[in-house]
Order: sequence, then structure tokens, then C-alpha cells
Amino acid sequence: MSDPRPKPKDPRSLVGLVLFLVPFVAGALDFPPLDFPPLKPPASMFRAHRDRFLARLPPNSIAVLRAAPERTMSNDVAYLYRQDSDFWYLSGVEDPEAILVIRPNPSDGKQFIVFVRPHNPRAESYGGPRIGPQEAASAYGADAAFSTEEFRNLMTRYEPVSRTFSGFLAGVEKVYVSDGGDAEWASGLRESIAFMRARDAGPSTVVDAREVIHEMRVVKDADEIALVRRATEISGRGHVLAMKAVAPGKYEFEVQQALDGYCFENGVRRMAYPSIVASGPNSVFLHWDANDREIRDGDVVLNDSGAEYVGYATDITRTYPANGSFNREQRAIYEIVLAAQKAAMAEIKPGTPHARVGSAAARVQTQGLVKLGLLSGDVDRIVREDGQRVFTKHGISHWVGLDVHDAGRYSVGSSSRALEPGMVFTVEPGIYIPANAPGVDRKWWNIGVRIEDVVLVTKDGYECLSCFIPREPDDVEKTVQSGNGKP
Ligand SMILES: [Mn+2]
Repeated sequence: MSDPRPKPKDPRSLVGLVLFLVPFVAGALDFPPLDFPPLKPPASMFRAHRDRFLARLPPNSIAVLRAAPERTMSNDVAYLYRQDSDFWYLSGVEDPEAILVIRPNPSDGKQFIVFVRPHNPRAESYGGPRIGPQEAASAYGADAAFSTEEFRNLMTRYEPVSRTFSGFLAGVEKVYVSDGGDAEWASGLRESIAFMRARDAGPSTVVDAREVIHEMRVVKDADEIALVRRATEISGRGHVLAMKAVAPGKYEFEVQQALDGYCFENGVRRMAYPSIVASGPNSVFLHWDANDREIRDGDVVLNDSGAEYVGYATDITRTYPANGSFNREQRAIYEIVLAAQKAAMAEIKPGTPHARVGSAAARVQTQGLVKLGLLSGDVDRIVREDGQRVFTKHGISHWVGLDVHDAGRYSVGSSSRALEPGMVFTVEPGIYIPANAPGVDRKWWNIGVRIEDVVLVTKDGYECLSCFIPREPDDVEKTVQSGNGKP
């Protein structure tokens, strides 16, 4: 869509310059500046990721990574392109079809090689200019750049007379591959390798490169944290607007628009996942995203929405009363979930096993549910047998980063992984009571409550990145009331 803002007049002529300056002099700018001016990661972030990756590659190895393919939405319309997370992490290269070649100790000094689509005037007249191989090396900080059309030939060339191979795969023992989800490309690479192997040349071991990269991604560096923080700040302000936008008689999608729209106004290109605005009976569905129900008086509204910013996600949930006041049962459930979240957060510091975050929340939720008579029996035993899951349904915490459910292991061997500074994850207890839940009084029906925040592990504890969004039940009610349906 076109930019609806008035364009400044051309400042190159004197008249133009005067006209250009008038609004500034008069203070008459009729549009507000962005709340969040664009934030771009420095090229040094991607270089640092590549350097750490290179340090993990053995000698005589090579890594080959493919960009995510474009995906068709309908006929000749593609989905908004999203780069493969691992590919992005190492390169910042946005181009579909691109390929990265990374070599720990190359004889020609070319450690980082990028392949991009060649220029194509017709395609570029539609889709805008491509970077092209001539510009790609300096743009992406590569040691060399080529056209994707040269990829196969540059990777492996065979001289039948001397029966020798040349190219980047020659003399390599181990190849680390990530295909970006492009199966056709992967089979082409496998064919090249098989051709070499049939002649007792080329890499004897093919490894999944993602195994290495995913582990690197678990601990975030300062540049990545800045991007998650930005995604969280924008989404958080959007959450406040959504709380104000809610009112009986409005549709779930109107609440969604208050949040998503604010994110898009501040440079977000996509939400990190389809926004969930789930009212009344929908609040008990974990991933309700149809968002098409009319909100009724007496409903709770569960809003689980987070933006993606320059590739980095956030993941936040707030639950609030549609009419501005929780009823007794809603508040009782809300208070248990909030207490569980606080108990879970209190565990967070370096060295604590990640699983302790979840078990702390599970215990508080179980105690609360027993106290309300929704569960019965011994708390320890219920927790041991995961009996609370009938109402709590899901895990309490997952990594957040380039993927909203980010890559990386949660355990080392059979033990839960110890927390380290720079880890980013959610703390998201929830309780969900559907209508007709067996043995449950109907006053509890259709109450789904989740409170989800994103935390960063610091040197001495943690920082909650999203806790500035109203979370105490009184604050939540006040915020809903203050908007009364108007964000
Ligand atoms: Mn989540």
C-alpha cells in the first residue's frame, strides 16, 4: 500500500526549500513520529555468528546452507518471504535462493562465499532490484560472491582425463548442510556428493549443520537481545492498546487489529505467529486464531500476540475481562496463574536447571486448583503424576529468538539444562476450563487464563522484558476500563 503521509516538497529549488521548511518552522507536522525508529543489527552481529560457527568446524570441512524457498500462497502469489532462521543467523542475507559456503581453513583465503540470484531485468521490473553477484560480496561482508547459476560447477568439477576433482568440495572430508527446507536443492547437492563418492573423492561425512547452529542460538548476544527487546517493547505497547480496545460487542479481530496494527505502524513486517485473540469459550483453546467471534459481556479475553522484529520474535499473553471487571471465579483463576508465574520467575538465575521454572509453576497451580476444589488429592502426588495438566495443558517455558519456539536443547543428557546469562525464554503458566468439563461446576466454565512474559537471564538473575504490560489483576481491570473499547 502507498504511504498515506504527506510527502515533503522537493527541497532542491529555493521555492521547494521554503515549502519544505514551512511545516518544521510552523511546528505543523500533521503526523506523529514513529514511537520506535527503525533498528538494524550491525553487520558485525552476523560476522560474529559466522566466526563462532567457523570455530566449531573441524579442519577439512565445509558448510553449505541454502536460503528458505519462496512458498506459494495462491496461484502466482507467494507468501510474504521469510528467510530460514539459521541462514539469517549466519548471514543477514534476505534473498531467496541464496546459498552460503563457509570454510574454516581455505587454501585460497575465501572463508565466506555467498551465491545470489543473477540479475534479471524482467523479474526485477516486478519485484524490484536484486543485489546481484557483483555487489553481494561487499554488501554481505563475504570474501567472494557468485551467481547461483555457477553453484554446482564451482562446488565440484570433474576432469575425466586425469580423473581429478576441483571446486570447493574437492579435498573436503566433512560437509555440514542446511537445506533451508528446499528439498529439490538438497537432492541436487546429494547427487554432486554421490558422484564424487562413486569416484572415491569428496566428503565421506554429511552432517546436519543445524545441530551446530541451534546450540549457538541458545545464548543471545547483545545485538540479538536488543532486537528481542525491541520486538517486545513494540508488542507490549500494542498489548496495552488491545486491552483498551476490548469491550462487549466488539469482535476479536478488532482487538487483534489494535495490537497488530500498532506493531506494523512501528516497522514490524510480520507477527512472530498468528495472533490469538480468544474470548469466552475460545479462551480455553491454546492456539485459537480465527479471531472472528463477537466478544460478550462476562467473557475473559486471552490475547497471545508477539511481533517479529528483523527476524527476532517475542511471545506475550495477557488475559483480561471484556467488561473491565473479572468475576469472582475469573479472578480466582487469574490469581493462581499470576502466583504461579511469579514463583517460576523467582527461580530464574544462572545455574538453575531450566525445568525448575516449570516445576515451580506447576506446584503453585496445583495448590491453587486443589484449594478451589477443582482438583482433589495430595499436591505432591498430583504434581508427580502431572495430574494438574487436565487444566494447565501445556509447558511453562520455551526459548525465544529467531523462532518464537526457538531452537536448542532443553536438556543435557538426562538432566535439564542449566540457565546461562543471555538465554531468553517465556514464563507462561495457564489454566483452561472448558464448558462441560467433567465434575466441574458451571460457574468455572469457559475460563481460560494465560499470563506469558519473556525473560532474559542476567549475570545475577533475570530481567523480565515484557512485565511493563499491566499484569496485576487490578491494573489489568483499570487498563481495560480506561479504554472502554477505544485504544
Ligand atoms: Mn509461548
